[in-house]
Amino acid sequence: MEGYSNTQVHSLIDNLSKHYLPYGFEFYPFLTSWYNSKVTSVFELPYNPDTLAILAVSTPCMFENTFLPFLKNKPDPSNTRDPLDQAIINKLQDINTILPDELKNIIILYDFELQPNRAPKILMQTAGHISGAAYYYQRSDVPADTWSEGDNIYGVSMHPKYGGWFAFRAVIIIEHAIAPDLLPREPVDCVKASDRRIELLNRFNKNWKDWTYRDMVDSIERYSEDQKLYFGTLPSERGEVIKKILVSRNERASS
Ligand code: B12
Repeated sequence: MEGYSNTQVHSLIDNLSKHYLPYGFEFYPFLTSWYNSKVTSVFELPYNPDTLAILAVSTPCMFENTFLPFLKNKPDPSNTRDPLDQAIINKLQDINTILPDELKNIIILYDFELQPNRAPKILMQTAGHISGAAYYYQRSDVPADTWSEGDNIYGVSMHPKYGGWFAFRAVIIIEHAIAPDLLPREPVDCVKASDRRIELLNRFNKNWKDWTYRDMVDSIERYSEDQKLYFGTLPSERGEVIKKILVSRNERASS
């Protein structure tokens, strides 16, 4: 086990960010105890409470700078995993090459992974909140009588720079890094007023397909039209969309 100071953790994050920012990824450190103190036991992470974990978030340009180049290099056709998930795995696996030797023992938990009991391995929105990446707005953050008791209202996270135009991708557990002195960072509360929070939760739950919940916080960058077309298409039909996007980008590049 290596003891890591607050400064050492932040210099590790700076190194990761320098490498990955152009590919559309950001990183936020936290301790497993911070996460475990919020979730019920089925979601708890079974590590020393002071274990360093790092949340990876994708920004809008991940689609153009990681996903499309990955597709051009022709992914393994025998791999049945979703191509976007393959591209993310392919890119984040390189983290091992950036970490110092004594920290190379890492476990990556992806947003799409399930435990044997079918519960998600990691709750990304909770990780986003406790690491300071994006405030997680839940039903409990607005007056209790806003919806009827039986209504299922899912929570939504908002990023201070990208609004809703981002995704949570993975949590990297650095099993050999213990960082008891890491200082927590509060997430930015970018939807303060109760009526705005209610509007945000309504849009996310009832109208998420119109994309508007993502604009309830100003964003410095949004998904491109190609990216919106891709995510707005059923997974079974995305292969055709990708062919069209790659062809039209090739034509634009050669004209
Ligand atoms: C299953 C799932 C769904 C399911 C169910 C949704 C749900 N929230 O349960 C369905 C299919 C409906 C769904 C739909 C969508 N989803 Co979805 N989904 C997930 C997934 C895989 C797991 C969520 C889950 O099961 N949560 C379990 C419940 C119990 O967790 P919870 O409600 O947060 O409860 C915990 C917290 O309250 C915590 N807690 C308790 N007290 C406190 C206090 C504080 C302060 C904190 C921080 C936490 C905390 O403890 C509880 C657990 O014990 C996540 C990815 C992931 N691995 O996290 C994406 C995810 C939530 N989905 C996402 C999105 C974008 C969508 C869609 C818009 C479709 C899409 N992909 O574009 C729609 C929108 C919702 C809708 N209107 O249908 C994003 C949300 C991003 C964001 N900005 O918040 C996520 C994070 C995926 C990602 N990779 O970014 N989804």
